[in-house]
Amino acid sequence: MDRFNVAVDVVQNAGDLLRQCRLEESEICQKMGHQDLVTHWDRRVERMLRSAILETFPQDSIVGEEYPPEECRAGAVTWYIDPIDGTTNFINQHQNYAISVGCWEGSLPLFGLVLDVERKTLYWARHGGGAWQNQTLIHTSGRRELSELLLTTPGLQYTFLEPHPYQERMIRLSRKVRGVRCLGSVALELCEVAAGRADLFVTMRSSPWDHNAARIILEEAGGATFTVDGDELPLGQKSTVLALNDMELKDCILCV
Ligand code: 2AM
Ligand code: CA
Repeated sequence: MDRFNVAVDVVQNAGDLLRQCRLEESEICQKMGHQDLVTHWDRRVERMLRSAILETFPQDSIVGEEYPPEECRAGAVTWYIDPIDGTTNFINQHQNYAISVGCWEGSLPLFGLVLDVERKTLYWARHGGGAWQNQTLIHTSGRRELSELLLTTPGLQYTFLEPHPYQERMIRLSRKVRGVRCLGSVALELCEVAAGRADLFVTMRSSPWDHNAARIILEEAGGATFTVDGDELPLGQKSTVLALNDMELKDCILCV
């Protein structure tokens, strides 16, 4: 089996597990505070993904949210995995959360998978093969007028309410677009842009496991990703993220 097929299999199996699970209060823990949570299921699914990957590809590196990176491996391939993207949604809604798996060879994207677990919707892309929502080819929207754009962002407080160097710019942007939506999952929101249901995405805080799968899908769908400064999005570090339905929008958004 190639890496893509191994990934699809384990992601679908993990999705089956999460759809059936019943989350107990005692399985929820705080990481940095009451707005940064992890559950027994995040850890269990990450272990499941790691062991399926390493069983077939023991040389590959894995960067995941819940466990430290393993010692440096010989292979050039790195997997960025988030067992549950949108843990707060998983806990409170039992929907709007995703399993995210992105596979890169050095700086070359190989494929990205984002499973919207409760909707049983798999967003996927292989480098050069277009972007897909289950069996349907997807593309970003053709909207280019600022006043017609829908902006999505995972956390209203971090984007608009708390002080940060981009706060004024973000507030100006929110007034110029058609509307702002907040789903609570970086990976699913990037897929919303990929599928043309949103046009723009911003977050002030994202980690490699949050965005490195969905950015492949978005780029294959015609979109583009940057930091909020318009620089190249790093692969291996935490970063702000600005995602667009088309590269053409970049100057207009950076000048707001
Ligand atoms: P997570 O669910 O994997 O933690 C909404 O909070 C979105 O921002 C989610 O995709 C969440 O990922 C991500 N996020 C990134 N950094 C976060 C943090 N420090 N605390 C909470 N969510 C974070
Ligand atoms: Ca997570």
